[in-house]
Amino acid sequence: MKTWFISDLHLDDSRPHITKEFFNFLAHIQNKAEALYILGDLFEAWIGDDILDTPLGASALKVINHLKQLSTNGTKIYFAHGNRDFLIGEQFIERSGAFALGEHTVIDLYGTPTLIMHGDTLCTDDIEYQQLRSLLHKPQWQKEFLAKPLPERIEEALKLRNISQEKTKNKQAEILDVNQHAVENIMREYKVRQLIHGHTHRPASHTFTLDGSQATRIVLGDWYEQSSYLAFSAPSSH
Ligand code: LP5
Repeated sequence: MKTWFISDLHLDDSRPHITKEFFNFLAHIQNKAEALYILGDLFEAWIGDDILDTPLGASALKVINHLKQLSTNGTKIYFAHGNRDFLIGEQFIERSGAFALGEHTVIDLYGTPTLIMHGDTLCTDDIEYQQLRSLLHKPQWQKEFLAKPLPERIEEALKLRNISQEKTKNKQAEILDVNQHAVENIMREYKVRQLIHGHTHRPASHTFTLDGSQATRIVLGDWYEQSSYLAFSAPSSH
């Protein structure tokens, strides 16, 4: 039995083969997974759980059904929000049989305290994004946005996507990556030497020295072109 981590699937009707890969992945880990951690951006964009009761939610319902099957079969599914699906709400979580995680969570990964998160909060040099993020995470803003009719929400989401695409084109690569001080500060704050996150789409394992001991930051890959996951199993006892 293993513990699996994925993030940044960006599921979208325009990439049906990736949704299929995801369902194959879920079938593959069935009976082999004690836990599945989805660390944000499961969907390309999420504009409210109420789409689930409309034709627009058809693909998301299939995702829910596949997750539900895995959770019913005994795998604990944990979900952290990403910058694309920060509006996923209780309905999605409950219907999937998942558990919602907070922004930053420390888990015991087979004896190693490990901090897990989406990772966007580590990109502290991207000031414009952090300002946008703090607006989008305000409960009042979310309440007002979710009260708008669906076509209006779709239009605003598309507008924001376009602005974001234009802006990111002109940002330097270092600005789009995590800030090492932010990484070290949060690892110190949570007293961990292992961190797993997504968001940057730069899969890697970085080791560095933090206050005299070795620290590791593992970055999950995105699923734009192919599947990407990380699995841990209990160290063998002999
Ligand atoms: O997503 P990615 O990786 O391409 O880029 C992110 C940051 N961008 C975002 C925005 C999302 O891509 C759009 C999410 C749509 C989901 C729908 C949710 C609900 C709709 C809300 C509608 C208002 O997260 C990008 C980072 C990058 O990661 C790397 O970290 O750089 O950030 C930006 O590009 C932000 C810009 O720098 C600043 C944009 C300011 C926009 C202000 C006007 C907003 C009003 C528009 C609404 C009509």
